[in-house]
Amino acid sequence: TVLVIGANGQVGSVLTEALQDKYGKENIIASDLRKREDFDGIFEVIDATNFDRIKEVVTEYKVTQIYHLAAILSAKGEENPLRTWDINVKTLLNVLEVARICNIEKVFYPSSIAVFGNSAPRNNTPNDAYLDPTTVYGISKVDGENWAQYYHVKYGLDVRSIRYPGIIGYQSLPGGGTTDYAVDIYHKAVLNETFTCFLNEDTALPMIFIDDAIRATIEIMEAPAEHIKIRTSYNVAGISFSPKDVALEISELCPGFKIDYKPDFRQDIADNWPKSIDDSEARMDWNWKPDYNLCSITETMISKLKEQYKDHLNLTE
Ligand code: VAH
Repeated sequence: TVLVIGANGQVGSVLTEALQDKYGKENIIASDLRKREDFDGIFEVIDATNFDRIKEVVTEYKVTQIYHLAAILSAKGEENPLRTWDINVKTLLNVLEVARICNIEKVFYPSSIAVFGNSAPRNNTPNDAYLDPTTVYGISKVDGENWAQYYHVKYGLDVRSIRYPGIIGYQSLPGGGTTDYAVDIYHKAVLNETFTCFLNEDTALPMIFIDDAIRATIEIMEAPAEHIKIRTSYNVAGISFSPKDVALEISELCPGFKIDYKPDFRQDIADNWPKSIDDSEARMDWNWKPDYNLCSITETMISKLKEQYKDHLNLTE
């Protein structure tokens, strides 16, 4: 069985469904701090800062794989740095220790482009760039990558990791990220509301569509162990774009779309992140390649969100 920790999150919620489709609902244990009432499947409440609770669920369900998707993201994380550090690191160490003690076959650990800082080239940032992250979230992810590699080298634990770019999905509103503008913008466009962007118009960032991110996650986990050459974390890229690029793309489908720009503290975070990512190692080692570009992302986001808001839109039209 597969345990998903953080199953209510932006990635966790979609990944859980994809895993249920692939391996059967009876083999997926979803978990998070609070039970999701409308959840169709096996759900256990787990606070991942509690080692015993994770071990209890792993033992009870004979878990063989763990996907650890619980963390406090970049922007939210800056509100309380030491708490962010404590939660992001303690939860990962609990997962790695339970995995070691219970002989878990495979662990997935999500890292992020937030691990890069001013020392990394801004464009086509290489996998082995020097990491000097500027957010606590980024620091905790660099730390997590090194712990993942340590548990692989010292204990032979099969931990695999991807540095997610900003993830764009229609299934949930993300919480606390610096790239979240790229999700909110589509909701505002579909609701015919002006979008106020918290980054300035030419801030290009590496992004990936949710379906590509989920596929990358499952593909790296299903690759033969000998293909996984990097045990800290793999760069993975979808596409890079700026608020201006995505606003232009949206205007093609939503002619009256309006945007204005009010950069806030998240501009400083974004200014220290790469504009684009070199993911050639992922392509070489486990055949990674993205399917979605900005045009197909926009088409999919707009049509899915129109579907979600159809009752609301009929009421207002
Ligand atoms: C964040 N969406 O903004 C996350 C992610 C690369 C961005 O780490 O914090």
